[in-house]
Amino acid sequence: MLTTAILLTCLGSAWAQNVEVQGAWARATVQGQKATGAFMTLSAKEATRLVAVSSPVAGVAEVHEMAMEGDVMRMRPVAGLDLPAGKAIELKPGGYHVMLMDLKLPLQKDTVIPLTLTVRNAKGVESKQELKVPVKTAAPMPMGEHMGH
Ligand SMILES: [Cu+2]
Repeated sequence: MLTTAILLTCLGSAWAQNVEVQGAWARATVQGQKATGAFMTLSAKEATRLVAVSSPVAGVAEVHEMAMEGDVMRMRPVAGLDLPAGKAIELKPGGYHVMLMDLKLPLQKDTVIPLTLTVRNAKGVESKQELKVPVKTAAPMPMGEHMGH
C-alpha cells in the first residue's frame, strides 16, 4: 500500500509540471490601486484547462478576457481557459489575463508574488501549480538589451 501511495504522489507532481509557464509578470500598482493584471505564456503537453487562479495578495483572482462591447473594449471574467496540447496560449495586456482584485497590499516593482494556477486535465483531474511571479512596471522586452547600442 505504501508503494502505491508513493507512486501516486510522484504522478501527481509530474502532472503539476505539465503546464509550462514562461515570461510570467504582474503589473506594479500605485498607492490606492486595488486591482492589477498578471500575464504569462502557458503551454500544456496534453489538453488542459485553466479553471482557477488565486494569490494571497489578492482577495479575488479571476481569468479575464478583453472583448469588444459595441465600440468599447471591456474585460470580463471567463469560466476557464482551454490550453490545447502543444499550443502556447499567451496571457498579455489587451488579451487574456489574470486579474488580481481587492489587493491586500500594493505590488511593488522588483518584488515577487505567489500565484497558484488550478488546472484540470482531460480526465477531469485537477491539480495546482505554484508560481513565483515577478512584479514589473511593463512587459519584459526581449529586445531590451539592444537599447544600449
Ligand atoms: Cu481584467
